[in-house]
Amino acid sequence: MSSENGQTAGRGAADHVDAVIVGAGFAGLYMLHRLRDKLGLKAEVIEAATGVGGTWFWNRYPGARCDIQSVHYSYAFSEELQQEWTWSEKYAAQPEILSYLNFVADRFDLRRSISLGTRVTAATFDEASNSWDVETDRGRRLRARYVISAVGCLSAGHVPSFPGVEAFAGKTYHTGRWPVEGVDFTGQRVGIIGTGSTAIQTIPFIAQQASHLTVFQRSATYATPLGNTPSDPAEGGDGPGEAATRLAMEWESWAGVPFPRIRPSGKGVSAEERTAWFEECWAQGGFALWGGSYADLLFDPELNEAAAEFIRAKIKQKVRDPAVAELLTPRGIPYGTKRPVCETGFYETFNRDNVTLVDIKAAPIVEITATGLRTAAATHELDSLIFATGFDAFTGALFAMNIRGRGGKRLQDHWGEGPRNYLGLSIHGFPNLFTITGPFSPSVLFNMPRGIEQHCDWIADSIAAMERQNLASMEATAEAEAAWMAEVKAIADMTLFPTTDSWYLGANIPGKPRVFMVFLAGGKRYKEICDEVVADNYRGFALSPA
Ligand code: FAD
Ligand code: N01
Repeated sequence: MSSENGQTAGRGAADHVDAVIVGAGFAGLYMLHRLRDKLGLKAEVIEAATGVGGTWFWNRYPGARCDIQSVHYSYAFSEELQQEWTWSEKYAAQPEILSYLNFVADRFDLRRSISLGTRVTAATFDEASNSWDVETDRGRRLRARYVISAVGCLSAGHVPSFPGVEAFAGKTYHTGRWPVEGVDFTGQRVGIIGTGSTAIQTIPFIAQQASHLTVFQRSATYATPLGNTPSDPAEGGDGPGEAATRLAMEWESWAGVPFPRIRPSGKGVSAEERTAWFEECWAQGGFALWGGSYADLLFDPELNEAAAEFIRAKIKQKVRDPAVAELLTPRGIPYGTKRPVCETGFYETFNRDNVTLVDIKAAPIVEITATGLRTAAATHELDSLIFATGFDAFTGALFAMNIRGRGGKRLQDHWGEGPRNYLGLSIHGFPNLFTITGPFSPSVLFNMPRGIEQHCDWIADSIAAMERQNLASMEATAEAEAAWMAEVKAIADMTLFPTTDSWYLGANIPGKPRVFMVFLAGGKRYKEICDEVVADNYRGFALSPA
């Protein structure tokens, strides 16, 4: 129970701040800069990791890199920053992105307001004072008017509960918690579970080091070539004076990554013409086939199947053993309805003598033993086992924070039948809590730094408006939430996305309610809606005077 001066009976005194920001990745760093340096608020970031960088601090597995060109996958809020930083590759690798985020932390003097190695373990709204009590695993307490979640959509790692895992005598790793000091697999028999984006990036590297690599695959993935190269200044985008054009092109594109040559429709186009265009997009690399070929690729099943067939033929060409090629070939799910995956040498890795692909859909994992892994068909002896099994996306890290809103209601209980909110930003019953890239915003289906900046700007502007108007609290109304949920669902249902089991729907986590959690009408439309809400005096929000 809290008292008026912010002390909690029976516990230590709280530090008073205006805003607590949880997380120091792309989102938390920029949010801090906006609130502290532009609004003059007392803001503090709490970060569980021992360094800044979020995703790029934790995901240090060999081969980790972004798959949106670095000129786009970086901040745009500061032209000076843009000019002071040069990317060495078209798609930067994890160490370079981590260096960049550390550079940003120093460049804007952010570190003095960041508590590292500290996890938020509870955040409780105090209705009497319209503020939040935040507790950490270091026994620290903070009292804040605002809590801003910058915990990331993909920061809570998921390790499936295979029987016997604790008996395994070797070492186990989750790719999203890769040891800072790295891992040397030389001479080892290594197993990896998963063939999603992460596994597809790391498998070629682990295969070069391990004496043998066994890949346990449940579902085959459509992967297209990344086409990474050293940065080419001639390609442009981040030179002096280019920022405005680059930004405009990003916002014009559905996913925040410019594909100016995208064709409006593949309907009625001859098979020859389609294939020729797919071929060009394939050669372009990155997301070009998915996001830059035809605008109706993710709506039209027949066109989508043509793209899927195109990729299947490529896999057949790359993998020598026809049985292995067939196993690596996705069937029965539309292309691009799971997060598109880019690869460099993934398929060719299965031509190596020291790599085995194991079908765990046909013969599922039965148990992990002291010396390896047993499937329904065979036993595999292993020295190390890597879980490339993904994340409890969107809600995992939010729930782990133990958020309690009005009436002491836990977010987990409030969202027992699935998450719901307004604009992905605000939750009814949880005033003055803002969620950067929360579920039902464009988040993971938009260039994330760009979406993050838009969210941080919107939140900072809203807090500034609250301070100016001396408002005590701001929260989504139940009606606005219901209407937003209906809108997000209606848009998703027009596409092929909800037809596929994916982490966008929570389908990767046993028992998780099945709700499609991304706003699919694109970042530009989303930003317009956010701006209209403000212009309409915060339509859909309950604003309470102090
Ligand atoms: P994060 O970077 O996830 O940071 C969240 C931080 O919050 C973490 O450091 C975490 O430790 C901290 N945290 C969480 N809970 C707590 C707590 N209770 N207390 C204290 N701290 C807490 N997106 C793209 O658009 N393009 C890409 O190319 C791309 N590549 C990716 C590659 C990988 C391997 C992964 C996993 C994701 C990738 N993403 C990509 C998505 C990526 O997550 C975002 O682009 C972006 O980095 C997210 O930044 P963020 O600050 O929102 O969250
Ligand atoms: O995770 P995933 P990820 N038994 O969920 C398998 C971003 N990212 O870490 O498909 C057996 O995609 C699962 O199998 P299935 C990006 O947004 C970006 O790879 O569920 N297998 C799948 O093969 C991405 O989408 C980059 O049948 C199990 C794999 O594990 C997101 O992060 C790089 C299983 C998980 O794949 C997550 O990617 C890396 C079980 N019980 C990540 N549970 C870039 O390049 C799961 N699997 C930018």
